[in-house]
Amino acid sequence: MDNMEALLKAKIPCPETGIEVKRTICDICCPCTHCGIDAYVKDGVVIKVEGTKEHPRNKGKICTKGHASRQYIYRSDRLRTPLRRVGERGEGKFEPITWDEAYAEIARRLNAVKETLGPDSVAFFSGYTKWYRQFLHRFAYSFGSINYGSECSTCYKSAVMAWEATAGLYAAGPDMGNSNVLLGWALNPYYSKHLALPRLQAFKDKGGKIIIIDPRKTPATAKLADMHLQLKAGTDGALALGMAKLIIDNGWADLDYIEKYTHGFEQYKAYVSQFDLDRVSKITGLDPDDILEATRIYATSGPACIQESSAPLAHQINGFQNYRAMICLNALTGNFDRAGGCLPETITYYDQSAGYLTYEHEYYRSREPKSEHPRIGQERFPLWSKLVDEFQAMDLLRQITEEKPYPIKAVFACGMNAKMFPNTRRFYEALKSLDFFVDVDLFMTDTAKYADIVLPACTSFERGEFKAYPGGYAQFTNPVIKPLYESKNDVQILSELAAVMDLDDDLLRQGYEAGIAFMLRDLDVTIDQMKGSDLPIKVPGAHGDVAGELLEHGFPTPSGKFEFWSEAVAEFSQSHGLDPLPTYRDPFDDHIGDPAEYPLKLITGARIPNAIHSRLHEVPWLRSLRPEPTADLSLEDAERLGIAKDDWMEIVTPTGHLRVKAHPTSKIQPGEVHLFHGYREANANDLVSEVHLDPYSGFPGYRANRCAVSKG
Ligand SMILES: Nc1nc2c(c(=O)[nH]1)N[C@H]1C(S)=C(S)[C@@H](COP(=O)(O)OP(=O)(O)OC[C@H]3O[C@@H](n4cnc5c(=O)[nH]c(N)nc54)[C@H](O)[C@@H]3O)O[C@H]1N2
Ligand SMILES: Nc1nc2c(c(=O)[nH]1)N[C@H]1C(S)=C(S)[C@@H](COP(=O)(O)OP(=O)(O)OC[C@H]3O[C@@H](n4cnc5c(=O)[nH]c(N)nc54)[C@H](O)[C@@H]3O)O[C@H]1N2
Ligand SMILES: [Mo]
Repeated sequence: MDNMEALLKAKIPCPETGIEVKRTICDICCPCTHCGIDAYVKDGVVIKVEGTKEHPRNKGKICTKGHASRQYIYRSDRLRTPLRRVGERGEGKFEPITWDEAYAEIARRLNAVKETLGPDSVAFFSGYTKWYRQFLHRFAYSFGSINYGSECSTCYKSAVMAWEATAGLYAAGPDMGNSNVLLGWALNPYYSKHLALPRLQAFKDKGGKIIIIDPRKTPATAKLADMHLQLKAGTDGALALGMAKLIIDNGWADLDYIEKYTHGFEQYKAYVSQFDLDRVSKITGLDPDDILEATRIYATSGPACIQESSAPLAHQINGFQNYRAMICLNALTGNFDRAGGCLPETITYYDQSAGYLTYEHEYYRSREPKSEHPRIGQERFPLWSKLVDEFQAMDLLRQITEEKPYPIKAVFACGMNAKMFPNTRRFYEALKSLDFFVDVDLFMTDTAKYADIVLPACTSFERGEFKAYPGGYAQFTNPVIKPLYESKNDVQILSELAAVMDLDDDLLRQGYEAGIAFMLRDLDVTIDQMKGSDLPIKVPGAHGDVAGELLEHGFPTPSGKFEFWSEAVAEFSQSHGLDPLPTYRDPFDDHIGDPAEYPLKLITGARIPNAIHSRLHEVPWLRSLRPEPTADLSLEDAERLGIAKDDWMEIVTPTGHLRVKAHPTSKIQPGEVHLFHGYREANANDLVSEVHLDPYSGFPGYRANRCAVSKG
C-alpha cells in the first residue's frame, strides 16, 4: 500500500487526501441531546463521523444512532425530487415533478379548500423533528388556519400540562448538585438519553441515594439504583398518593412550606387518606415495607429531588393525573423551588433549559387568526387546548372521519408518520379520505405513500440550524454537505411556498435566519458570531436556574401558589368531569379488552438503543443489532405459554394483531409484555386503540393495553 492509499484508508484529514473535518450536530434524536459531530467530508460526501470532543454537551460521545449517521443520511430510500401521486393512495406510485410544479399544485389545492370550507379545514402537522416547528406553526396561522399540531400530542406536553396546572410553569428539573436523594421515576437514560448519565453518575459518586421506579429491571436499576421499586406499569399515581399519605401520617410533611406556598392541601390530604399501605401495595404489586422504606428515605434524608422521564408516565389513560400526583410530592416535602429539590426551568427555543429567553412563541402567536371554530380536539380535550397552543392530533382521525364540528379536508405535514397514531390502519383510512395531503420527509415512508404530493427534505448535515444548549450555550451550524439530490430544508420549502401562495407575511417569506434573528433579538449574540464558530458559544448574561424566586414572588397560577387543587383543571370539572385533585384511576378503567380473553398487559414503546421510532429500522448497521421486531416477556409467562427464545409469537389485542420474535427475560415481571414501536412489518400501534386516551391530555394509553400472546 503506498502512503496516499494508507492515508485515504485511515481517513486522515489533510491536504493530500482532500478530507476535511467539518462540524455539525446529529439531530436524529431528542433536542435535549443533539450531539456535536465531526463530519469527515471528501468530495462533498460524509465518509466518517465522530463525536466532537470540545462540544459542551456530548464532549466527544455519540450513541449507536449517531455513529450510524452516514447510513441515515444516505439511506437508499432518500427522496430525490418532488413527487406527484399517480397510483392509488398508499400504493406508492409517483412521478417526479419540479419544485415549481409542486408549489403551484399545493397552492392551488390548499386555496381550494380554504375557499370552499374555510382555512381551518386545512390541518398543518409536524412529526418528531423540531427545528422548523415555529415556522410551520406561523405558516398555518398566516394561511389562516388555527389547526397546527404535532407529535407533541403524544410526547412530553402532558408533563408540561401537569406542571402548568400545578405550578404555572412549563418545566422543572432536579437540582442534583445540592441534593441527597433522587427519585428516578421511569428513568432509564442508558437507552433513551445517554447524555443524562454523567450527572447521575456524579450524583451517585458523591453519595447521593437513588431510588428507581420502573416495572422492568434495566441498566439504570442495576447500575444507578440503591433501591428499585418494580411496580406494575401504570400504577405510579397510586404509589405517589400512597407515599403522600405516609409522609403526612408520619409527620414528614413540611407544614410550614405547605401553609405558606400551597393551595388545596386540606382537600388533597383528605383524598390521599384513602391510599393506605395495603391498598397501594395491592395496586402497585410492591412490598409494603419497600414503599415505606423508599418514602422514609425520600422524605427524611433531603433535600430530595425527582428526575422523571415523561413518556411512560404520560402514555397512560391516567397519565396526566399520575404526573400531577408525582409532582405534588415536591411541595409536600418542601422540596420545590428550594436548593436540592426541583427548580423551575427557563426554556429556550426549542424546549431547552438553556438559561436565556427567546421569542419563539411570539414569532407565531403574533399571527394567530381569529376563528369561530374550536381547534381539532378542543371539545374533547379542553384542558389540552387551554394549556397547549396546538390541536390535539389524537382527535384528527375522528374529525377527518366524522367531519364534526367541521370537516378537515387537507393536511400539510412535515414528517407525518401514521405509525405514531393508535390504530394506524384506521388512520390510513382517514388519510385516504382527504381531498389533499402533502407530506415533506427525508424518505419514502409508508405514510408518504398516501400523499398527493411528496416533497424531499434534507438532514441536519445538509443545512444550518440554531441550537440552544444548557449552560447558556448557543450554536448556529453551517451545512457540511450540500442538500442531496434536489432536496431542500423544511424552512426553505415553507418560505418559498409562502411566496408562491402570496401569503401576507414578509418575515416568514424572508426565511430561517430572519425568523431566528427575530427570536433572538434581545440576546447579546448575533447569528454571524455563532456561525463564525464551529462550537456552541456562551450567551452573555445567561444564568442557571436559581432557587427561591417563586417562593418569594408567588407562582403564576390562579391562586398564586403551588396547587394541590388545580384551578386550571377545576374549570372543566362540571363540563368534562375532570378532577382538580391528582386522583388515581386504573390504567384499564376504560375497559378496552376483556381480561379473560386478553390476560397480559402490553406496554408498547420502551426505548431500545439502536432505534428511534420509525426511522432507524431501515438503517443496516442499526438493524443488525436487533434484526427482527422482538417483544420481551417474563420467563414464567414464556414457559407457561410454551414459547422459547427466538420463537415467533403472535400478540393479539381487541384492536389488532402482529407477529414478533420472543425474548423471554428475567427483567420483566410476569403478566407484562414489552414491545418497541415503529416497525413497518410489526407496527405496535396496530395493537393500540384510538379511543384508549387520557381525557385530561388526550395522550394515548400506549403503555397499558390488554393482550393475549401465543406461539406462532
Ligand atoms: N406505541 C407507541 N407509539 C408511540 C410511542 C410509544 O412509546 N409507543 N411514543 C410516542 C412518542 S413519545 C413520540 S415522540 C412519537 C414519535 O413519532 P413520530 O413523530 O412519528 O416519529 P418518527 O418515526 O421519528 O417520524 C418522524 C418522521 O419525520 C421524518 N423526518 C426526520 N427528519 C425530518 C426533517 O428534518 N424534515 C422532515 N420534513 N421530516 C423529517 C422521518 O423520516 C419520519 O418519517 O411516537 C409516539 N408513538
Ligand atoms: N434510543 C432511543 N432513545 C429515545 C427514543 C427512541 O425511540 N429511541 N425516543 C425519544 C423520545 S421521543 C422519548 S419521549 C424518550 C422517552 O424516553 P424514556 O421515557 O426514558 O424511555 P422508555 O424506555 O420508554 O421508558 C423509560 C423506562 O420507563 C419504564 N416504564 C414503562 N412503563 C412504566 C410505568 O408505567 N411506570 C414507570 N414508573 N415506568 C415505566 C420502562 O420500563 C423504561 O425502562 O426517549 C427519547 N430517546
Ligand atoms: Mo417522545
